[in-house]
Amino acid sequence: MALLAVDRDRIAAAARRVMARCDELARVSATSGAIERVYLSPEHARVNRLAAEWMREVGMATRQDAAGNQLGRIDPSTSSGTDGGDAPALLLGSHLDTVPDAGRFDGIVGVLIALEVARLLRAPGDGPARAGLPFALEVIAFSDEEGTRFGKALLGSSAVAGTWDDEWWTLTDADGTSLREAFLEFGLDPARVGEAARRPAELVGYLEAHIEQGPQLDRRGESLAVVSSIASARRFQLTVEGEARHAGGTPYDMRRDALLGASEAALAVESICRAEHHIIGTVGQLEAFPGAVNVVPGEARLSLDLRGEFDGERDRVWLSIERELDAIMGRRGLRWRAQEVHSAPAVFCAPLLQDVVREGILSTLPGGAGDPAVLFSPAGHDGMAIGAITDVGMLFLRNPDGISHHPDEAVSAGDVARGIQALAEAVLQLAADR
Ligand code: HGY
Ligand code: MN
Ligand code: MN
Repeated sequence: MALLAVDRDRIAAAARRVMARCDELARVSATSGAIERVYLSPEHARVNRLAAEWMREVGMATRQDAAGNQLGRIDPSTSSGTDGGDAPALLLGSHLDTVPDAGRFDGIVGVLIALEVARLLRAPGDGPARAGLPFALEVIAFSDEEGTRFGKALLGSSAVAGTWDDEWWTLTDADGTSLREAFLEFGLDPARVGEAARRPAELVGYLEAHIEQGPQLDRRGESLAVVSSIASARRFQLTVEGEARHAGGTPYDMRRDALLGASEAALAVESICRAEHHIIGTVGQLEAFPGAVNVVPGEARLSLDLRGEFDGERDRVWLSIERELDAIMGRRGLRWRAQEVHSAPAVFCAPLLQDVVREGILSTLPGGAGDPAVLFSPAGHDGMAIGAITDVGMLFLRNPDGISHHPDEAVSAGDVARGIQALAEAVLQLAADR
């Protein structure tokens, strides 16, 4: 039975506000004519200020944590009269950082939907917001889910999960700036990153609304889905070494062309992964050195993004890829090596949170009846890190054509409205369950 008193006009207005703010945030970019917002950049600082302003507008107490995540909090209105300031919190949110040439909704729409749910569920009245819930409500805008700048993803949520690794401080961006230097330039103290960590006892759980970034809901003609689990991920930087030589004077039987070895490797990744279920490998970056038109490439560097529904399957496929690359490079007289730059385990969404998300979706269906889709997420999310300290649940919104990490990424205002209603209902169902 649905618990939210649905005011359709209010939810429609909230959805319009979300869409308008997605456009406003899209204008905060490092590159004109495209969306790019990376960790610890001036753009990151600007969207945190905007998010904090919108959180305060809802009456939330706001703070930026020691890893650059932006948070807002509504305490519960407790009958015992305590200030509720130490009440455990349900975290709602997503991320505000982007990939290069991004769409306007990946991450962003989840943060804004969370804000609208907080607005809907705060108790009426002025002054610091209170919520008639048995737990506090926190909205979190994670600062680095994509890993665009330093290659290691989930930096912001890893800090919150208390799984920060000091080895990351020496990671560098394309300009050679280290993560440590970027922290200091942003105004953060690397020595205090541990203060961002939350203890499991402080949290009730984490719920994230996100566009599907795939075509399933669009193909089904449905708006929303429950997420069953989030794919495990491993990312590698591969280096292939051959020998630079003259492009004209060097006969083929004398060549050790690193780019051709890397190209065969990329094709091998595709054919090995195509033969599997729920294992996805992608080479997104490929560079040849010295990179001159008239020089046989002596070195090539390529990325590998490898994901799977289960860690063990993913790791088995990585061994197959390693064996195939050994064979390819052996045939071509090349050497190769791999540096792992990111690894995150698969996270299974907590049954209780899957249930309340399902109740939320049902509340948006005619007569509250239906059979909401339950989808595995091959896309990564901050829940992969947060799963280390609390239960994770996710709600997917239809993403027409499934195109994402691309300017054509889309979501409809109608589906955003249904997402706001479903997430608000899920929170009330969770509260009722407690
Ligand atoms: O890569 C991913 O799956 C996510 O969008 N960061
Ligand atoms: Mn993304
Ligand atoms: Mn995302």
